Amino acid sequence: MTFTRALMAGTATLALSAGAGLAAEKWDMPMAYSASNFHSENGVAFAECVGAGTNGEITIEVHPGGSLFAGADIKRAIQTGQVQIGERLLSGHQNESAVFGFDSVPFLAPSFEDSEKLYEAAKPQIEALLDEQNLELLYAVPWPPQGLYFKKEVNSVADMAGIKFRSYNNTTSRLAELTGMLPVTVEAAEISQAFATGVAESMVSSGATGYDRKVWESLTHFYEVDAWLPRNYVMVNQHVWADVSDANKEAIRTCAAEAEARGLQASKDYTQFTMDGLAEGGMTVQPAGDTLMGELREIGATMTAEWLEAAGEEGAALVDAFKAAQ
Ligand code: PCA
Repeated sequence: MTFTRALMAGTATLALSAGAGLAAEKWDMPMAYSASNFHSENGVAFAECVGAGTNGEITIEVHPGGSLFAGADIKRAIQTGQVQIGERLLSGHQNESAVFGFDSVPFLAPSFEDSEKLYEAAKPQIEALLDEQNLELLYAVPWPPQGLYFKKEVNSVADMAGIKFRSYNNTTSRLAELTGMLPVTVEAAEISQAFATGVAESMVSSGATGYDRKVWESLTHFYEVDAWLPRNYVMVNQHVWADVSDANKEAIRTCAAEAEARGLQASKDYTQFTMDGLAEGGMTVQPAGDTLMGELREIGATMTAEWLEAAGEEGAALVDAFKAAQ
């Protein structure tokens, strides 16, 4: 080996060991909703915070719009370590545990204030369930209150008969069944197409999702129902988490707490903003009429009883803790 080569090899080894000392890692973070959605924007801000807070030792690349994994596959991808971190609507996994559906029980916690109290009551159980699944909860942010979208005027449940209804979890499918509609599960990223092609003609969702997906191109009416405020959860694989240094864990927890507060505020701000956007797009936006609301409340009572039955003692304890905090 010539002197120069030996020097170069030595320099390369030094550079490598300096890199290893920093232990720089990149995490992929799949998210199911469009890049312009407030959850996704919040995720990007969280990722930037983590990069800065860990001095670049952990950088997070956000993949919005279901581009890396579709919503339904994100949780499993994190559990199995295909990705390190990701965001998922946990109520989409009620097949695994009915408790995951606590945030989609109709009219249980229909305001932001109640939704926060319900979440606080549910959090220990949710964290324990996620722990069994190799998942560490970092933060959770509610969607704005859920209302009903149609392509015609609807004043009663009878008006819904036979409508093809896009669902996003068990609760929404059940709502379709109990209102005489035909449920079809479609990811948010796919709904513009589903409405344009007639695969679906209706849904329950926030003004935010209708606005993000420009549903005024296919639909005509949004009825404010304030049925529930489901949550997105950002979770990290526990094996990955275990390898994070204490200092970086603290930095990430700080970023997560900030993201949770910022996301909640964005969700509140987005509620009226997006309903105005739907109206500007040409839709009729108004509270559901008294007849419809009365019928929906009856259906909600049925669904609440069904959920309590499925969620057993854990569900009852969670609701009791929530009621005690009200
Ligand atoms: N938007 C998501 C879930 C709840 C919401 O407001 C969706 O429609 O898929």
